[in-house]
Amino acid sequence: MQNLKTLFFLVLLSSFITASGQNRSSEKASDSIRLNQVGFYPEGPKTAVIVNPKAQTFEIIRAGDHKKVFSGNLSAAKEWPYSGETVKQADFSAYTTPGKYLLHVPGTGNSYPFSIENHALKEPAKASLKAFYYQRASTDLPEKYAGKWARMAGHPDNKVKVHNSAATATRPAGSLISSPKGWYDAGDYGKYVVNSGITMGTLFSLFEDFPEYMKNLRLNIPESDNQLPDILDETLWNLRWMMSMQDEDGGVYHKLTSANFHPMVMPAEAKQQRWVVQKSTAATLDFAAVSAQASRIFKKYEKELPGLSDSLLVMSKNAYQWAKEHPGKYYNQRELKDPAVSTGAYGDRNVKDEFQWAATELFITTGNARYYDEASIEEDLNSFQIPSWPNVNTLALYSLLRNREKYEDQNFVNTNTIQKHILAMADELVEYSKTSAYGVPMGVKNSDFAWGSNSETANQGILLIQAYLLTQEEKYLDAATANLDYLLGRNATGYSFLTGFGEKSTRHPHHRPSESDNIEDPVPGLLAGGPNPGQQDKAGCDNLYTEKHNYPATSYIDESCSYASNEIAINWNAPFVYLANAIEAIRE
Ligand code: 9MR
Repeated sequence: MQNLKTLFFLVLLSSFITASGQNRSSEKASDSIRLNQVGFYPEGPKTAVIVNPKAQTFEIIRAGDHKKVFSGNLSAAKEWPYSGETVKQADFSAYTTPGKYLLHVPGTGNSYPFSIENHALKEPAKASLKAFYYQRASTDLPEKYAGKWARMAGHPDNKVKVHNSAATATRPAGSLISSPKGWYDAGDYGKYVVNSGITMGTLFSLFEDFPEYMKNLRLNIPESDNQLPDILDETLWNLRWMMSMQDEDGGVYHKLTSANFHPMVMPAEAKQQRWVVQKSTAATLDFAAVSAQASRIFKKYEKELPGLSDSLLVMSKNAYQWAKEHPGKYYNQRELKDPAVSTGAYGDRNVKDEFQWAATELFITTGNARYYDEASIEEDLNSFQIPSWPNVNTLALYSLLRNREKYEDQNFVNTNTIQKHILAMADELVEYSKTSAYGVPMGVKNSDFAWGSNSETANQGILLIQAYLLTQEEKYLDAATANLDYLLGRNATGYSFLTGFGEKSTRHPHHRPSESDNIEDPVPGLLAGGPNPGQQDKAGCDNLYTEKHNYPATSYIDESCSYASNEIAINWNAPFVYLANAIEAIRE
């Protein structure tokens, strides 16, 4: 009996110890405090959003012992129409001491942890670029580089069939071509030229804007020990594939795809026949732009890659010529048969902006004024917008401004007018961020919240970085950082949208490898598409959309069924890569 009593007491005691231990370690952060869950630079802006209009003050406390190190008053309350919330801001920019912290709001709770440190964004910046390695087709990912996400090769793509929509006398329907390598586009296994266009342009631009910083960035990929910067090795993986998508007449196949999406299986198990389909004007022009830009970048690596730069320029010119001869060959998926194709369309029926981008990149690389003339940029500036996959001409403006010294002697380029336009766009974003309840540029237009809205956020950030590079004015860098903060947690869902970063981050992206590899953690460094009020995936998501998802900025579910809000894609990762690395390079 005595023994039983002792046993009972011991069990009680041990469960008490476990419970209190658990309490301390899993102390739940408040979902009402929204902030960048990764890190802030000591000298940079630091803002959190508090979803509690009654709260008055906040404190910064040390993560370990909860000692208060800073306190302040919250801003006035304001409504954010995109989330229906009334929120206040906590500005702790004045606190600059490095360390690990929580933000505490009396009556509301504690935030997720964050750090204040030099190189605050280094790790997410690197991981988001390394994510492209994980997207590689046609190769094993050994543990040495891929860690626990090691996997077998998928899609050798060395026996790809030519679809009847792309048939020619020398490549008849059903004949085979080899088109290996490249990155999987997204959560699916397609390889799409149009979407590779803006993705490659963005990554090359990062390299052109911050060459010294990017040369030193090591990613632990198989090519890390060669003489090329890792970012160029990684882009080369996709560039080699893109080059193989050009037909003998200069036209470029719209995409390489299976007839239908594969089920949620690993790459090595996704074995449907692959096809190249119809050559399109949009794909051909995107290819012309990318290969022209690549040609001038790889010119400096003639020793390591003899002849590559010249070949790229020839290919670019041929593509551009083909597009001029076929100006209205729009991709028309609905007309494809034998087989019919149901994968991502990336159909774009307005290719003026692609013409402008391709012509401009060719002008910069060759110095030939005829291309600039054909781009007709200056008379059309008001139509230029924040870049997205079907809307690429603003990339031409970025390239023109950063490569001024290449054509300065040619006084027909009015760089002042172009710069003015970029700054006007940037000023609009800065102004909105000052009045916005969340303090972010994101939301300047209703249309910001669409499929892949997080890429709009990141692309706004790139525009702001361009404005900063042109003027050195802090307001642009701060607004760019605000959008970065949004992506890492200061948003109406409370999620950090970059897998692997932040205590509450995306865990279940619509991404075939992450869903089928039996590893709990998703592949790291991937950016979720983000809030999308279109909810095109509603039917497959079994009532997971509830009332709380009824606003544009809250329409996000962290479930793999949600291909419309939680897929990942190369054209969404690339602007995150640009934004995070640019801020890191500037603040270094
Ligand atoms: O990013 C694309 C988005 O703008 C379109 O509205 C959507 C529907 O056509 O497609 C998105 O792209 C998807 C592509 O078609 C296939 N791979 C996954 C892409 C991201 O969801």
